[in-house]
Amino acid sequence: MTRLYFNHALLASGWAANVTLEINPSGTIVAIETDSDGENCDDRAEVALPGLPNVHSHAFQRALAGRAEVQGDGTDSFWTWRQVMYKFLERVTPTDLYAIACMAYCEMLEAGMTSVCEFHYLHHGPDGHPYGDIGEMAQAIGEAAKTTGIGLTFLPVFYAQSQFGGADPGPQQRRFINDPERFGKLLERIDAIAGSLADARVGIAPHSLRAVTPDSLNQILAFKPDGPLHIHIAEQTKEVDDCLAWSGQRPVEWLIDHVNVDRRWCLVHATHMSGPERRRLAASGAVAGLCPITEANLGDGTFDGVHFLAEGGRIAIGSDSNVLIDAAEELRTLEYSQRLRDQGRNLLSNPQKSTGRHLYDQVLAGGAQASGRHIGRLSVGNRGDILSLDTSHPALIGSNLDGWLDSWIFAANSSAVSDLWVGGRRLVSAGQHRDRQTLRAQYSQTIKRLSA
Ligand code: NGQ
Ligand code: ZN
Repeated sequence: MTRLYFNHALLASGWAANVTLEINPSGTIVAIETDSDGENCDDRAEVALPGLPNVHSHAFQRALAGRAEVQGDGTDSFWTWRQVMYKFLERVTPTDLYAIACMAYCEMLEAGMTSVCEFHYLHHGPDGHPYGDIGEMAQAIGEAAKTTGIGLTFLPVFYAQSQFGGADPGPQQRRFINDPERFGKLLERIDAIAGSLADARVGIAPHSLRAVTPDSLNQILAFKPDGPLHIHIAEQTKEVDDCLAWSGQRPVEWLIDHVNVDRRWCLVHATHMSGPERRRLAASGAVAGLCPITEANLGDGTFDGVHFLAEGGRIAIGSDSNVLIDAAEELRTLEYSQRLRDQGRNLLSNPQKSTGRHLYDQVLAGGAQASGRHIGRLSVGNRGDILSLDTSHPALIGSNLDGWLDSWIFAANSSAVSDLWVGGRRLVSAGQHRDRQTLRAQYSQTIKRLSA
């Protein structure tokens, strides 16, 4: 057993003082003692918050971060960025993927994200043929999770078409492509890879409505009837227009009408919804997986969080393109997008409640649900996934309890995250992952090779 002691801990019931968490060797919290004396504890820190689940990542895109910010012919958009990204991924090998994912996961952990849902679609070799082991790229993701210690929900992506109506995929998409049958084989392999990790979960991700047909969508959903089920949806207005032209319906409307969208689902982005779509998604119990930094970077649009939360909608946070990995900045960007649009303040909150606390509560609950793992709260039976803030950080001095969350989210960044444990194992100390030097050296080699 590992015993961790904290002066203050945000438990499921709220803030408590002098808390000892007892965590078993497999990483699960088995006892929580409040008003404890902290004797016989193995490790201690000032504050314990539940670690933040990251519900949407394409790890390999971290290596492109900051390298797609030069104007082209003046008509740059999400779609021109996608061309740059496609060009980049042609060269990524399994070894590169491992090194890039290790760096990305290291940064997530240092930012306070204790788990990640990896939306994995780079399956095959550059010529589109599967590797000798169909799960070779997936293995790199699994190994990166093992090396860094991050909690993993593995989301093998099904990708078969390039556009609504079943258009054939283009040559740049060949590394992603499977038919349902081969996807089933890949899934078996990924189940085995995940089985060798501590507490990993495997779900399924149809890439987008563009990438599937109604038939293939139903076929693959049957492979994991319990989920988690994630899909990119309604991120760009072009996608909404194309879906309308194809089906007469908007994407979220189409999905809700054609499959059983419920708690198992995470709709990634869902940026462009009509009022009725938004209310139906809120009522469905599914999670909207928001990726505020990437959505801003790619010029997607603004999610209507004010109405969605008022309607009981569930939200979670993803780092998506990993252009910048910072949990606090994701939440800040989300709240600020609403303030800029509505010319108001403290919008994703409740009367008299700290906005930082309210946002954090929402994305913990939504994040745990979308991850399909026992995470998101410090309670018995859940994983010992914990982050501690540096209360002596200039932004946090003079704050207390919920105020620490406001100061971290609105007045600091990852630099306020001091320590972090996953499954009771300490991975980050004084803001640094235990293997940061090695992982950075390995990453540097890969970037040099990829940019040669
Ligand atoms: C992706 N990323 O799969 O990496 C997508 C772009 C697409 C984001 N949507 C490609 N942020 O949607 O076709
Ligand atoms: Zn994505």
